[in-house]
Amino acid sequence: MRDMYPEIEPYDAGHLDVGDGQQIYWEASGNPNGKPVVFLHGGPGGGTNPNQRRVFDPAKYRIVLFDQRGCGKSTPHASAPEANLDTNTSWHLVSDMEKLREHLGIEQWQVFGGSWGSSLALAYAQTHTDRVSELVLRGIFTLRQVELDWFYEGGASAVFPDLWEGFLAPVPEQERGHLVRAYSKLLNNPDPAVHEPAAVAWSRWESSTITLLPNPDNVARFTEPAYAVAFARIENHYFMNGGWWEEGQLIRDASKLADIPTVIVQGRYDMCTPPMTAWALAEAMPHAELKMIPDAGHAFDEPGILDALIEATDSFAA
Ligand code: STX
Repeated sequence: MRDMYPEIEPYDAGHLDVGDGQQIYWEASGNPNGKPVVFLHGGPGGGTNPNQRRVFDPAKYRIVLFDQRGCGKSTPHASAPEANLDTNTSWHLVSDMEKLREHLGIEQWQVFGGSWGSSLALAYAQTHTDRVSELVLRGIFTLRQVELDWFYEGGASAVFPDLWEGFLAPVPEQERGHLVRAYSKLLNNPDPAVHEPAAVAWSRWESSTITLLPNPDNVARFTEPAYAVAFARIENHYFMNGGWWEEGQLIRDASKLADIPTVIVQGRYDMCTPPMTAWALAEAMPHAELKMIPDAGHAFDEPGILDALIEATDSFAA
């Protein structure tokens, strides 16, 4: 297994006012004159972390990370009592990316996204095709009903019946027929005694099942209450609204990306975003290289996944 690039600190960072009262945290690290790349984090609502700088050669890349609306160091945080997600949609995020690109004076950038980051990467690239030099996509997720049903309505309970009990626990028996909707009520309840345990249960389910093998540190980080409330609220809000695109739209419109060199990295045992979606996307983008990792789950720092991602970013930097 190859290691990530060394830890680095940003050479520049700030908050960008994107309107609607939203301030987006962004940072740039690596080589200021290098090839621009933007990293799109998961969730939605997951926020960035410093390890995400480390899948790019810092001598060759100008590495841009940002926290999407409502999470990470962006404000207002979706865990706040006054949080309002009306202006937090996929298309707001696509337009925020354009504002950030212009703010940084970047003509074209590589777009790197895993999981929800792959959904956002596809939506952005299908809207602003000329702005994307390459796509590196991992753990493909497009919010189709079949994907949401798999992970949030019981499919994956076939593999994790023990953890599934914890996901069901906050939901009243009579509301278990539609869990995303039941969770929407719980997560939007103003009483922290209601929304906090629900958010923690939601985040525990997701963070316990994204790695091939159990990773208690991951689970501890993602179930910290303020983190979990923002993460669960934002994810649930996006899923309640099907991403604000048509069912199947991101795969249907993948043919628009035929001129963008693309690598798709997918773990065979990814329980959160199973390979069916990466497969459908690869069929819709015959020019893309699909790397199916035989012994990996979902997370970007799973051993085989990391190797394949760095191989892709290295090859595009050359
Ligand atoms: N959500 C998948 C996703 O993007 C459906 C994701 N899952 N866990 C994460 O992201 C974190 C690693 C950010 C917790």
